[in-house]
Amino acid sequence: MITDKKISSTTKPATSFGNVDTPNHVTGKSVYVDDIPGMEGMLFLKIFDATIAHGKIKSIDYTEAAQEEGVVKIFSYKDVPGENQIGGIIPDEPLLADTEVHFMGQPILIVAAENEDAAEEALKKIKIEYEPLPVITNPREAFAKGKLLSPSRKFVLGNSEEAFKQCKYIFEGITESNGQEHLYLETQGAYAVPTEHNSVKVYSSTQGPTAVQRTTARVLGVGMNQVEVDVTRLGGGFGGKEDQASTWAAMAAMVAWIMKRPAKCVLHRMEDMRMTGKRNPYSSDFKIGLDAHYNILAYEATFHQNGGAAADLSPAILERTLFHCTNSYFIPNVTATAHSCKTNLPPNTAFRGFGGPQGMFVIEAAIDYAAKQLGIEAAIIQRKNLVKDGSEFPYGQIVENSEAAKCWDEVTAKYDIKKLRAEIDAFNRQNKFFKKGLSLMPVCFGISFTNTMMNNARALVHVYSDGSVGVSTGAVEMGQGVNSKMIQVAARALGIHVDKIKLESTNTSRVANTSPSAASATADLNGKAVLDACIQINERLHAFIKTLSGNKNDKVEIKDEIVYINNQPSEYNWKQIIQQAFFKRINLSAKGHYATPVIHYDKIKEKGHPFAYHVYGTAITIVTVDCLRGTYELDAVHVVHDAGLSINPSVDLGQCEGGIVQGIGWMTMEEVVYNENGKLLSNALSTYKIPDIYSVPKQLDVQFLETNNDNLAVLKSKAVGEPPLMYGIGAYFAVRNAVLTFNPTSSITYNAPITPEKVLMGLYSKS
Ligand code: LUZ
Ligand code: MOS
Repeated sequence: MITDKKISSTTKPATSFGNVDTPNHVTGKSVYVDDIPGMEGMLFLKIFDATIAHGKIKSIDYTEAAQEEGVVKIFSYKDVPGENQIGGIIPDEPLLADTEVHFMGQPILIVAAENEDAAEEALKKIKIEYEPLPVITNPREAFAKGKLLSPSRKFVLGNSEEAFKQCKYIFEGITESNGQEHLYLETQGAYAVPTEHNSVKVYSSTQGPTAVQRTTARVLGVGMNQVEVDVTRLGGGFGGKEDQASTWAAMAAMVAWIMKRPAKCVLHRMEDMRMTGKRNPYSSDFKIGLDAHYNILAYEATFHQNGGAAADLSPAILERTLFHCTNSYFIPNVTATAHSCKTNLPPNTAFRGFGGPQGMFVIEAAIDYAAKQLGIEAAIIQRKNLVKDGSEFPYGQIVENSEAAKCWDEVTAKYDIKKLRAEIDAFNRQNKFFKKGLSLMPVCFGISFTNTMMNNARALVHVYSDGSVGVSTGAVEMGQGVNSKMIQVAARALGIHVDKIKLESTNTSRVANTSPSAASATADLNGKAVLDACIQINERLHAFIKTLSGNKNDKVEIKDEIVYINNQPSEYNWKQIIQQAFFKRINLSAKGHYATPVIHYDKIKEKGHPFAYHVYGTAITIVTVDCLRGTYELDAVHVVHDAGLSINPSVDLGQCEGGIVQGIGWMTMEEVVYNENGKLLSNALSTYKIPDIYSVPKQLDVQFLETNNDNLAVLKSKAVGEPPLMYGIGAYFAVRNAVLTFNPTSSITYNAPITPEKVLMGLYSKS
């Protein structure tokens, strides 16, 4: 196991390092897929997609379209050289529809043309006839009809049925949470170039280069070694490119491979919104039981996940919902059941939090509902039931190093929650048509892929003969700053300056069999692989330095590019040592490997220790609702977040701020709307509203809870990608509380997002 102890403790992390990409981002020099200069003969691809959500294809005629000037060839499922299959977990999704379509936007044909206009023109000349079949968009309806994407799952702790008999208070309810469009700034796309020996090189905007490689090889019917995938960076992923980048990559690769010409497939925004899946909506039932002292004794939840038309990652997302169904709380008796329901929507997929937020929303709604019925603040129930060291999660893992209460107590003390509440009460007494609401939102998120086998990574470190260093890992830079962290890890491990290190593109020929950059685990997994590689190089260099000093027992260390022998600076610096080692034919490269220790999970018993550790935090959210208009503003979000010992506070702060705003968007304003025919109505930025600079909280403070526990985080710097999103759930309850202050008899249900429309209805409804 790699421990921090092998790293020079005096080489401080470069905490002011920030993000290595920032200068290029802000000057427009950063390269995305569509910026790669096209080679001579490049073909442009356009996709002909289904215009109904479910039906048989009776006939399809593209002879006229194929004759359009500039069109080179039109490809159907019959042209797929290998398997017409892109399903990752379950093989249930064709690359191109064959005889049936299952969602509106499903790809049917690929038009390859000399230019984009010709391809667009050709699309208009394709004639298709369908025999419509019944369309299901609602997960409960799908469940009732037995349409499931994967077997249902159940987590059990204690005996909830028995425990309810001991409860003084029992409450039941229903919740709905909607989908969320990823809206990465860079749309989906890929650029493929045929290479020698019947191979292809693909530049893909993907979080999962290996997933793209595997899927492309399957579609082409070739070995994975014939497909090279290269990723410089993404203009955002958020989970939308964990699995769903493979489609366009496989299409571009297939055309390039068959036609022996470069081919590019980059979606326009409306194509992307229409053809790709989103965060899974959930429709859920809860039952919560408390004793006289507000201890939660029992909890039951049933989750109906809207998976869309193919499994994609939904079975794994379903599992993470169960893992997070009790959020930050210890509940001794839990029965949680989850169904992945098959509907005629684009296959829904990973989205920051990966089912965790959906599970947390339900327990928070249950607690909120119980509190309202009891006439107390939800915070009383929340604080009382936070997990402690030794608490058991429903999946059997025992809580260690719980920061749940610390984060809660610190944020409520720092921002003086009593005073905040008093101010809000005073404001609400003085204002008839403006009401403020407050909520507290604790978060406890498990770090590791829930599929244990995925928790591994590799890195390739080359020290060049001039002392400069190139690092390749399996990590994909998608704006989250992982490249900066990898550079910092290597700098710290080798004892050299960050500007000596370049982070290379993520490439399947340099680093193979990677897990996607996902699950908040990328910096941990790949960073530890970088550490492993650097330690190997250090060991060789140290042995070499001892041959120079002539004493095997010398203590050798490299700090700030100076060689220290027995704690004294020597005459050697990094560059000289590297040059001399090179002349002595010492291996200056290393491949590092890391596989998370300790974790395991038994899917039959639904028990184990799936997470390396948990990340905690608590948010206070304050909003003001305009009770005439139904609009609202976020006054403040105050957070204490468990960052461990952050190696890059500015990157981590950026992740927190972005995650919080994205979570608020999901919970309050972003409304994915499909009509009953399965047509996406919120299909552009004119109809789908995401947070902008005017709608973000006026105050957004994130305070890191600095802890120094031994954990499995890289250099103790805890994972930060997904956990902050769930603070945004607090905005839902803050708005809801304001509505109920204005109208205590409102019939407002637990139906997220709480859009201005729903707020207005809630303000003037009666139950
Ligand atoms: N992807 C995945 C994820 O395959 N497994 C996970 O557990 C996960 N968690 C969060 C985000 N993506
Ligand atoms: Mo993600 S939801 O970590 O791709």
